[in-house]
Amino acid sequence: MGNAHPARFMDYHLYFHNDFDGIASGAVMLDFLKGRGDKIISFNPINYFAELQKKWPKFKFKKPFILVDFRYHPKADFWFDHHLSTFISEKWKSDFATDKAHYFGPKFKSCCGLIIFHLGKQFGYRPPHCIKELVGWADMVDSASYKSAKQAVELKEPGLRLALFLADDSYPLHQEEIIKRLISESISKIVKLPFIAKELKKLDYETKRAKKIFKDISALKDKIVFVDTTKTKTFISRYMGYFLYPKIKYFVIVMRSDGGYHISAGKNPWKKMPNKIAIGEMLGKYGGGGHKGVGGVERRTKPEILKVAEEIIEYLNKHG
Ligand SMILES: [Mn+2]
Repeated sequence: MGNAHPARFMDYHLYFHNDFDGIASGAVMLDFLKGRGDKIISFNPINYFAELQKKWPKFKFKKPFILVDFRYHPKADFWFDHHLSTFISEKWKSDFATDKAHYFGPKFKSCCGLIIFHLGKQFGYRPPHCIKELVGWADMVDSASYKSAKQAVELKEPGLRLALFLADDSYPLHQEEIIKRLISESISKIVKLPFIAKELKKLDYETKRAKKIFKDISALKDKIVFVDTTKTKTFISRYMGYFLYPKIKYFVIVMRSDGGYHISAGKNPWKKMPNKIAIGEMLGKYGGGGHKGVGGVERRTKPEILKVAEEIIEYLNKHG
């Protein structure tokens, strides 16, 4: 267990999930720590990787450290997460105790929203207007509560533009700069930064292209739209299937990821249906995880990931 009452004027290393919510969570931590005279001296994005379960206990963190929007680690001085699959073992789960600097809140739509709630209660922390705006978008993106598949595919509003930029790590994301700006600048100003605007322009073109090629790389399998994005270099939104096939119940999408392959699976959020399957739990059987409505799993090789995809599709069609 980390230090329950961190000393004042500390220098921390920040570890955050390398996505929109992780970066927003980092910004909340930076703003909070700044207010008490503490510092973040390194910014370390972190992604899910193959064999995480095995390697996570011995993961080499610089210390003292903050870990947000990612799997629980007992050595973290601050840790906040909202993923159902956050505890890699029953022992870590039963040993975990909430305190001022450690909190698990699976009901929160975003981790950054959870952090504001907890720090507000424990330390009286109040976020500035720009962070409140950020959390609104993170709630929407991380819980996939877009108003429509069209909004989720076209991503026109500033918060969604930033999320689009951060969803693709084939170019430098400048996470540290973005986190530092998010504590004092509006998102509409940040998305106009040249290094972001340049990529967004390309991504808008990709979206147009993705609409055109989607049918060639996808297959409808009963209740599911299955997409194999390894067949194209074009970025494919996980919502494209719902946009083009509004009646579909689930999506299963295969993509390349750091040193391997990743499956993202989810329920159609715009379709009313009984809540029979928790996707994150279902993927737990494969070493993956996530939320009730959406989750992911990793494998090293393409045959392995396609085999998992096939099993998931069969399960969802049978029980979903
Ligand atoms: Mn999150």
